Amino acid sequence: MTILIPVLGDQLSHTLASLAGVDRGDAVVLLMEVADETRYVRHHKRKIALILSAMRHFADELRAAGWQVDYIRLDDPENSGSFTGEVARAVARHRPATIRIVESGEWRVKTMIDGWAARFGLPVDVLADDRFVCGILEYQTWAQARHDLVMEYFYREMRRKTGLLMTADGKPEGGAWNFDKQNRAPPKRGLNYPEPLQVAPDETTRAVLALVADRFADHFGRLEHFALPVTATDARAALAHFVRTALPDFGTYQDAMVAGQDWLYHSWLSPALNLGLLTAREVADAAAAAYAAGDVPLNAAEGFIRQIIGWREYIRGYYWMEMPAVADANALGATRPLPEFYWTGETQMLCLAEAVRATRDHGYAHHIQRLMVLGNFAMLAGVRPQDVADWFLVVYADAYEWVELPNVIAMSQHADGGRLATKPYAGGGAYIDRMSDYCGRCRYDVKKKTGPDACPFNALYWSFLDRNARRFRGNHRMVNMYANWDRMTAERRADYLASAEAFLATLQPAAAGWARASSEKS
Ligand code: FAD
Ligand code: DLZ
Ligand code: SF4
Repeated sequence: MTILIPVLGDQLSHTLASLAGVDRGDAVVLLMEVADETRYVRHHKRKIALILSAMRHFADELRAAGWQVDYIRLDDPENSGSFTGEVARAVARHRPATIRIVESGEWRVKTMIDGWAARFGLPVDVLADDRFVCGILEYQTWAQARHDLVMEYFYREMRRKTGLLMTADGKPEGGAWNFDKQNRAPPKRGLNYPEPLQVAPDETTRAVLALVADRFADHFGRLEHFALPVTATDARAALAHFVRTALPDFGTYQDAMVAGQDWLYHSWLSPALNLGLLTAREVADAAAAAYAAGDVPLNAAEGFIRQIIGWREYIRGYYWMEMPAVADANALGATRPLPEFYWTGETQMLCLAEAVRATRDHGYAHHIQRLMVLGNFAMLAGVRPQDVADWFLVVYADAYEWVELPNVIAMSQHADGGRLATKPYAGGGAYIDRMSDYCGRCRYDVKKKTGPDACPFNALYWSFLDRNARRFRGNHRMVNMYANWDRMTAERRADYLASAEAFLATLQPAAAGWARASSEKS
């Protein structure tokens, strides 16, 4: 009575629901390196290397724990290239009585799994992914009971559910749910920024790096200095290192940006978390324990835990509630193709050049670079949201559609019409200047409002508000911005619009084929 247990590339957890309570003698675990997954978008080289190395390590660990593992390598000459093709071959090899799998992280993969029972004539048990704190149905029940999806209220539910940072009498630790007033300071001179833990590649990782360098040479990004955790043991060491070296200042400088400093006090744990090498609960527990031990202040522990059991879970629930329609959403009717500099980094706008450089070098840019530099620019410039989403899915080592798509389409591009965020995350140069040290070194002048030397964010910001006035004028959180726009003389407004147009006319569109092979749908 063999059970076939396919484990997908982002399900690398020993606590995975499909492995629990199974007699190891009766089961075959199937891990599949397949061309379709490596190429459905042209992922950053580092992301492919990370996933394949982590999959190979996980397979070794399962074997050592007594599991029978069927591991399909990318260079296996019989490899069919797809999940369904490999499950078909495994069914023929092992003749299982049943297939058992944890729900996938992507709609695209879910539709494949949904077809397996009919195709193979076998029962397929699809189990809930209990590595998340909030189940998909649980989120939908929460959302259906509300007019609007305010993350803060969802987060409070998750605090109550987990008991994290809660007192014995059910109150939030420190008397408040949120300490953001103490957070989000601009960077100061003289701060020391810790590096994330560097994990030296072992033989398995080195073999994968060679394979990726050979097969994916034309994909975006650099492979050099690969030092990401690829096992749960490495990832736990990286978590402990973060808690010790960076968490104490995480909250205070959460929104800061500094040229040449790619991590500041961020954790860079998202790749390990999203692969399953760490669970959300163990990461949040580590932060809570550090607070309880007096090692980190409450504003840092709370701010970090909010990202993990608040934002991350909220985004995932939103994805499954809004798919598949949200993937095509374009509420602001944006049609511009993605500018080429997102791939080449060749722009004189220093904030953008820095964000693209970090992205190319590490498959990483921190949240505020993603939201208020890369995302903000694309939205202000009116770039088609699906082009933006493809770029984000390709370039980040932590990018899987369940987490990337809502962050791009809904949070950063406002393309869902405000279902997730009541106000667009739009900002001009002054915001970036306040939160970074970029502007002093930039070829553009952030204080200039219009003309060829003015920071392009300034004119683009007003032209965005003008273009979308019908939608946003009535938004109570945007009243002041429109009041400022209305107070300007007609001449001043025309100057802004002309400046924005002149700048936009200089943008080179990206050539086809960077994100998806040109024959595929974009
Ligand atoms: P930290 O700043 O140390 O935060 C800790 C953890 O909180 C992260 O590791 C992550 O797991 C979680 N987190 C924080 N914010 C979010 C959020 N908005 N959504 C989900 N989780 C969050 N995150 C991804 O994991 N994959 C993506 O593909 C992704 N794409 C994004 C695209 C855009 C446009 C934006 C604005 C954000 C995106 N994020 C994505 C969220 C966030 O930027 C990254 O999780 C974070 O930068 C990862 O770096 P870190 O581990 O150093 O995070
Ligand atoms: C992103 C990715 C890549 C590059 N390669 C593989 C792979 O070879 N095998 C695999 O199981 N998963 C891979 N993934 C992750 C999947 O594309 C997908 O994101 C997850 O399975 C979530 O559904
Ligand atoms: Fe970016 Fe404008 Fe500052 Fe230059 S001046 S770094 S373009 S915000």
